[in-house]
Amino acid sequence: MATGEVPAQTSGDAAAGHAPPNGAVPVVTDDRHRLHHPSYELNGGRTVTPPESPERLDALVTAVASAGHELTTPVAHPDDAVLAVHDAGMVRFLREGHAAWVAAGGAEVMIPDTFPSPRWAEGGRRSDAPLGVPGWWCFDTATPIVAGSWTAARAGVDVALTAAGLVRDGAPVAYALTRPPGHHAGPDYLGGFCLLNPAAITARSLTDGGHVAVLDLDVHHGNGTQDVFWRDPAVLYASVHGGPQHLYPFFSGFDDEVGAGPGRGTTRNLPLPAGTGDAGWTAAVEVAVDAVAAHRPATLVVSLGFDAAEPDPIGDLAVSRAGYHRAGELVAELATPTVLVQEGGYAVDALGGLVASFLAGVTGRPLEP
Ligand code: SP5
Ligand code: ZN
Repeated sequence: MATGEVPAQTSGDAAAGHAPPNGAVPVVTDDRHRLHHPSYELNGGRTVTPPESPERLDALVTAVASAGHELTTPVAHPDDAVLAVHDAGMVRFLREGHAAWVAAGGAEVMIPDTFPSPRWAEGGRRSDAPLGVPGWWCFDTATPIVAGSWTAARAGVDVALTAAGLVRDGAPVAYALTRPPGHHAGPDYLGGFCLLNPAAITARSLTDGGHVAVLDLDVHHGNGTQDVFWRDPAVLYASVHGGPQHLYPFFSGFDDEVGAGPGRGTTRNLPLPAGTGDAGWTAAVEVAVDAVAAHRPATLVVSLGFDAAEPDPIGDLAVSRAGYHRAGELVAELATPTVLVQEGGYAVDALGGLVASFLAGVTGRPLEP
C-alpha cells in the first residue's frame, strides 16, 4: 500500500484491551542473547559490572511465562532488513571487528579508547587499524563487545522481525523479548548498550504496509531510532524520556528536535525533569500517543524500556507499576497492530512486575496489587 492510502483506524476501547480473547500475548525470544555477556564496561569513569545483563531477560521471560503469555522462538530472516537501516561497514565491524581487535592485542572485552571528534577536519579520517576502528563506529565506553555479541545482536533482529510477522499475520500485539537493546544504535553508529536497532529495523520493514509509528518509552532518548527516521515522513518517532540536560545520551532528545526535510514534524520529543513520577510521565505518554494517532499508522512499534521505573539504577524518573499499566492501556486505546520491542530496564528484581503490569494494561486486565 502506498503512503497516503492508509486505512483509517477506529478509535480504541481500553476496557476491551488489545489481545486475543484469552489475553495471551505471543512473546518471541531466543537464548542466543546470552552470548553477549561482557564482564565490565566504563561508566562515569569507573569500571563497572554491565547493568545490561542476561539476567534482565531471564527475569522478563520468567514473568511473561508465569503471566500466561505464549513464548515462541524466532525464524531466521535475511540481512536485507538490517541493511535497510544500518551501514554495511558497521555490520561488517560487528561481525568481524572483535576478532581483529583481539588479534591486534586488544582485550577480550572490546571498548574503544579513541574517538574522532566531529570537530576534527571533515569529522576525522577513517581508520583501518583494528585498535582504532571501534572508535569510528561506537560513540561511548559503556557498550562493550565480546566474541558472541554479534550472534546475540543478530538473533535479536530475528526475534523482532518474527514478532512483526505475527502482527502482519493478524495478531493484534506481539512482544519481541530481546537483548541487547537497540534504540541508541543509528544508521552508522552504535552505543548505549545497543549494537543493532531491532525496533528501527522492524519499523522500516513494516513501511510497505503504510505509515508506521515508533513510541519510545525507554527512559533514555532513542537517538539512534530518531536518526534513522529523521528525514522519513512515513515513520513517526515519538519519545518520552528523562531530559538530556541531565540524562544520557546528553547530546540528543531536546524538544526542539522535530525532524528535517520531508520528515520535519514526524519526530516528537517529550523530555521530562528528573524525578518525574506517574502523573507527569503518563501525561507525556498521552501526548505522545495523541501524536501517534494523528500520524494514522497502520502499525505501531513500541520501544519498551522499563528504566523509567523508580528503582532503576541508571534512570532518573520515578514511574511505578501503575504508571506502566496505564501506558499499556494508552497503547491499547490506539487499537493499532502493535509490535513491542524490548529496550532497557535494569532493576532486575522489579522487571517482572513491570512487564506483567504493562501487558495487563495492553490486554485490558486490571493492575494486580
Ligand atoms: C538502552 C539503554 O537503556 N541504554 C542506556 C545506556 C546508558 N549508558 C550510560 C550509563 C551511565 C550510568 N551512570 C550511572 C549513574 C548511577 N547513578
Ligand atoms: Zn534506557
